[in-house]
Amino acid sequence: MAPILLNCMGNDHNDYIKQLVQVKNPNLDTMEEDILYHFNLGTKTHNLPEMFGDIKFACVGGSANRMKAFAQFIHKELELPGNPEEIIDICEGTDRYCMYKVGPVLSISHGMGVPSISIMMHELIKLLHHAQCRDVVLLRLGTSGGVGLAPGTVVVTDKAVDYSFRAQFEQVVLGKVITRSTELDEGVANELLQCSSELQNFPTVIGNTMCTHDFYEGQGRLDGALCSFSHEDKLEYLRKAYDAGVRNIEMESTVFAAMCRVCGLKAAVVCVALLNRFDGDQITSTHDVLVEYQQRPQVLVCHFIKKRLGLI
Ligand code: R2B
Ligand code: URA
Repeated sequence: MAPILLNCMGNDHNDYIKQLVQVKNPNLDTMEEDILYHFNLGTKTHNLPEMFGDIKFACVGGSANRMKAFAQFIHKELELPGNPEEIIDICEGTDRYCMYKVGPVLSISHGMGVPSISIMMHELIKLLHHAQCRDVVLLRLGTSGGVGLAPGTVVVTDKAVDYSFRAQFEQVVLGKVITRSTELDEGVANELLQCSSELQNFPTVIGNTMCTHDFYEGQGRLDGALCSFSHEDKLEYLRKAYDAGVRNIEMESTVFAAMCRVCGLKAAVVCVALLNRFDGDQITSTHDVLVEYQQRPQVLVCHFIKKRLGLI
């Protein structure tokens, strides 16, 4: 019966299936229940299609406060009913991540570093799958260290690269290293760049983003508790990174890009540079300046969302 049904429905049905969020794990089909432990959500305890089925933009970022502020900002910009100050954290039963839903936009925090975002991404992709979401774009909004860029510049990631400037992410699975590609969606990146040109005073570039497993030694900082290299060694590494097209450094982009790619999800990374790493390691800007910088990825992604929704 099933094949006949498929044939009757033809291409429309195939397109519908293609747009659904794919998970790449056959075990999930045989599970009676899936508990998304770190979100405090589950397929038996929550009606995920009803709660999340209309999601079109899943926006993720490191800090819980910033992702709450982003949700409130989007709420105001989309002119949704209700008081933005009263939005509820869907994951309030757990303090691992926070999650807010405003219309078709999900805003979720992921903490710092690859292990933290990777756990969140497993559960987010399963959530979008269980909820039968279609045509979802994932966006990471973050902060970073600029490489040869003025502080405040926004970087839309071309390729997320590792410490050797390779567009790949290595994951240890059953004691063996699995390598996955970290290429992001070129079309979405170009759309974001176009959006930046429509905003006033909005310095934005497309460039490679290097993802590291540490903020200090891992990013060539001289000011950590440990340091085993010279100022000249640091500059040489940053110069090599710059020559390989790296324009900023952060700590989550490779696994984010790799997981989205395997699951066929369109994704982009938008990070503001808080400093120029050729000029120093410490983040010396005032609190107010940093707050304004951190709003820039939010303003850009909001413009992108409003354009996609046909609101501007
Ligand atoms: C950017 O900022 C954080 C470190 O300060 C980290 O999560 C990242 O990627
Ligand atoms: N986040 C990083 O990972 N590095 C920086 O230099 C600044 C923010």
